[in-house]
Amino acid sequence: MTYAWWMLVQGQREKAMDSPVACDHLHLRRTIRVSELRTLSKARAFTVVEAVLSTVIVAVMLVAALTTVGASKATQHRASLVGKGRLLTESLMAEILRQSYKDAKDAGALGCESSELDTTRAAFDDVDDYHGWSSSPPTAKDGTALLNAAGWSRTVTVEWVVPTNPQQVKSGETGAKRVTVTAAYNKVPQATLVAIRTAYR
Ligand SMILES: [Ca+2]
Ligand SMILES: [Ca+2]
Repeated sequence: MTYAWWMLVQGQREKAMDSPVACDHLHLRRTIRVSELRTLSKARAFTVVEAVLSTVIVAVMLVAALTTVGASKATQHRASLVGKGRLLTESLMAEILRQSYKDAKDAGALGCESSELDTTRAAFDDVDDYHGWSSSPPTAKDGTALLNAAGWSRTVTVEWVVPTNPQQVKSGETGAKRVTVTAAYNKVPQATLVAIRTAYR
């Protein structure tokens, strides 16, 4: 009895599976399954694309960051050189401006008097004694080398200028001398300081 009922049920199921409605339902389920697999495949492919794009974006950001850091370091180095150059020009200019405008033995030319020609500027006693002076590395007035000044040099130019127009240079005495001090690092000028010294303070 039970076996007969099972055969009856199985027969009805097979008939049902053979019916057009069942075929359509099965086809629909297969279509949905294939669609799910394609969607999953697309999802995986999109994840790979995302990973590649993320890697590219990170690489670009890393390069940009390193470039920014490099530029910042270069700017800091440049600022440091300029600051050091200013200190070197200011200290030498202060020393020059403390001297007399003119030497008592002045023979009418810019530069050291004959008794002041030496490897140091210890004997310099007037402004134009410094004309054409240069030293590398920079030294104190007595010739002592300055600390942390390796690679640096200082040069001085003294010129007669028109007191009312310091831009105008003259070949003879005018009562005003323009002093230009330049500090260079590895022969590259980093700072220049200009001052006017007149005969009458
Ligand atoms: Ca002198
Ligand atoms: Ca002199």
